[in-house]
Amino acid sequence: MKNAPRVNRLGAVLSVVLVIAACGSPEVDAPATDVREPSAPAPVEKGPRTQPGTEMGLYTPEQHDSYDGRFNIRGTRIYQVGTLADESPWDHMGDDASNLRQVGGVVEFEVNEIDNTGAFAAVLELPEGVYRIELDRFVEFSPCQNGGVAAFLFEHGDAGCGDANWPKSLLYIAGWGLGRAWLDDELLYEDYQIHFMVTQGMRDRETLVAATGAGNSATGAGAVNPAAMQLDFYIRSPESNEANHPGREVFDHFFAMEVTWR
Ligand SMILES: [Cu+2]
Repeated sequence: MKNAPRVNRLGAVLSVVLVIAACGSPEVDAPATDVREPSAPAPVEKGPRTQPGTEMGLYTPEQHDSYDGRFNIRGTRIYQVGTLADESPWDHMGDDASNLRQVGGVVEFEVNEIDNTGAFAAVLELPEGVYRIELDRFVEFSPCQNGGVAAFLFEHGDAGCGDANWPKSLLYIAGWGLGRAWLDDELLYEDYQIHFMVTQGMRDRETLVAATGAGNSATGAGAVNPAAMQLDFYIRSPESNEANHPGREVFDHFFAMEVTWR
């Protein structure tokens, strides 16, 4: 009987401790030696939506109930890499920005990424005349292209999707297919391959220099600037010519430094 008040006090102290323990988050309270702490990250396989070394997960477009798949985008402040009549061998990647020229005009596309449908066209005012590119149909040349129109995927660099002519980037939206180009209404190309992509910033805002390819950056994937965005597009011949860079007979390459989502 003499001990009863002491037992009650102990009970009160214990309940306070229990309440504190119940409210505290396990992460905060876990001691530094907790076995859960130093577990090595699970190895991540390379895929269109997974890359080793990434530190951020995000919901895919398909996980959002309100995703409508519709991208309506316009690019301006357009540059051409090289010209239409360069003599082989030429460099139409233009990473060092030494052979770029700003051209007038606009590039626009409105696609449905879910259905792989829509339209892509560029009308450009070149010194040679009005140059027009139109995509006739979307084509999936590789499974990572997801039917020909794909959103929120990793491409280029060492991504395992696309080539290493560009740095690895998160592509917000991209399309692949076949189409035509005209110069002043004269048909130049037919059934040529077209690719367009809205990427993270690949070129310096001022100098337009691009850091592309493996071995050219800390990660070996080429460097992008996630604070910027650009719209790259090309039309290229099926015929190859390894003297050129990229190794095609024709590779008419443009990029827009201003991108508007509508
Ligand atoms: Cu691409």
